[in-house]
Amino acid sequence: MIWNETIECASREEMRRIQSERLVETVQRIYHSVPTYRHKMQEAGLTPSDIRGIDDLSRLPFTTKQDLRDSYPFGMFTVPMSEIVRVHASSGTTGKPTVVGYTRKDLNTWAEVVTRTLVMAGVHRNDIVQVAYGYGLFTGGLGMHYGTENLGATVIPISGGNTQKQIQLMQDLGSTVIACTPSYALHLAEVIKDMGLSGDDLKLRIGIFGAEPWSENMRREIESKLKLRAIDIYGLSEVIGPGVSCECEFQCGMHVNEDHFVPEIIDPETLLPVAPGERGELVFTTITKEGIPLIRYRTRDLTRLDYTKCSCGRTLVRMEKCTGRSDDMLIIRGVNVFPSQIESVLLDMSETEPHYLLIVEREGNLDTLKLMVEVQEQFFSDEIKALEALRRKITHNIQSTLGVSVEVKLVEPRTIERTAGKAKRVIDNRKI
Ligand code: DLL
Repeated sequence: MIWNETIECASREEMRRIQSERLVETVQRIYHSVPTYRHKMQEAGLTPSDIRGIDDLSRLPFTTKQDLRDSYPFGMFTVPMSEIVRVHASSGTTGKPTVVGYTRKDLNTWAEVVTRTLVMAGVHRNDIVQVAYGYGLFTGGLGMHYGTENLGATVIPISGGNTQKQIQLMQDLGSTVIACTPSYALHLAEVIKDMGLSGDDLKLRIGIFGAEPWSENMRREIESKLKLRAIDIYGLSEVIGPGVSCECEFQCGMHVNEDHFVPEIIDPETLLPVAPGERGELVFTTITKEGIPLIRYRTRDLTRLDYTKCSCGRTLVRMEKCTGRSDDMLIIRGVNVFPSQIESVLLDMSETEPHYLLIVEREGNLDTLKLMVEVQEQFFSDEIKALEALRRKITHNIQSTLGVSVEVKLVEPRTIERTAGKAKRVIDNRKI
């Protein structure tokens, strides 16, 4: 089933026509109501009438998280506060949160795009959807919640945490869909096992996992432990929240709801668009939002776009699984390292758990990379020789994949902190 077939299966010409019309209207609106945008466009020598369609998108200046911080809390809102019916905020690692506002129409748009993504994932009205993303300022919980209600499925608004209770309700109420971060899904699998249960004791058939990067290996792990189809969903608060894009049942890239959010890929160094199909930084322009429209917002997420038609029949462009963020990338002695690469190596080995922590320090002028990783119960022996051999094997596998030396420390199962939301994988103690 396709929720909005006219849009989701539109021809490229039709989609570009819709995007052109909406972009022109958005640019007019933001130029006259948001000083930040007006100044940026003036600096670039542009007036709204220069933007005549989607082909002119790349002439517009970029927007960054810094722009939102500088105008904290409401400086980039396009409408008066009387029109704003909800705010959300993303915490980020440093400084003030980023605040986003939604008008009534924005909330309707959000519910519509989340419903589309649920249907892409294979969810239908008979499903019972356990929403274990956090409810609150984070967009995950409420975003998935209203999309599920809009579809007409049953929502269990349990929010994150309280893992044993989650599992009990899953059993008692017969949840068929679970929505949470992929790291929390793995934690659920652990606790399910502790409780003497397995995926077979539950009715879960679909998992809708996002809000943090995860690898194909992690997908396989979750699918086999929880006995469900693990679907990747992407979004960010600044753009709307979850529902910007999502995989369909074919799990071959996430369809972008591009009649609302227009994606581009740029080279993060030169800021120029990359050649079609090349990987780079994802940039979004929102073309229907009222509360806080964004023009060419730099997400820092790295991916690429695929415009070929999908087997599901949708023509919405697909973005590849995000491999990491340009600002997540660690540069260790000149070598670029993404935490996701380490996760993949660990998941390829049967002796380790995908729970790990990377610690970066600077000793003298030299960066050092330490990796704490959990060993599976059955491999955690008292025999020092066996553990040492395992430690050397992991060190070797990581070094040969990443090209950078790493000091591996094996830790007992369950020693690395579990979170109900986004997992924290990196501690960077360098003072640069
Ligand atoms: O994480 C919204 C969301 C909630 C998405 C629930 C999916 C499910 P923020 O807290 O603003 O919003 O964080 C946005 O999280 O720029 C990416 O770096 C990362 N991210 C989100 N989804 C994915 C994903 C929500 N599927 C930031 N894969 C984004 C990789 C993701 N990274």
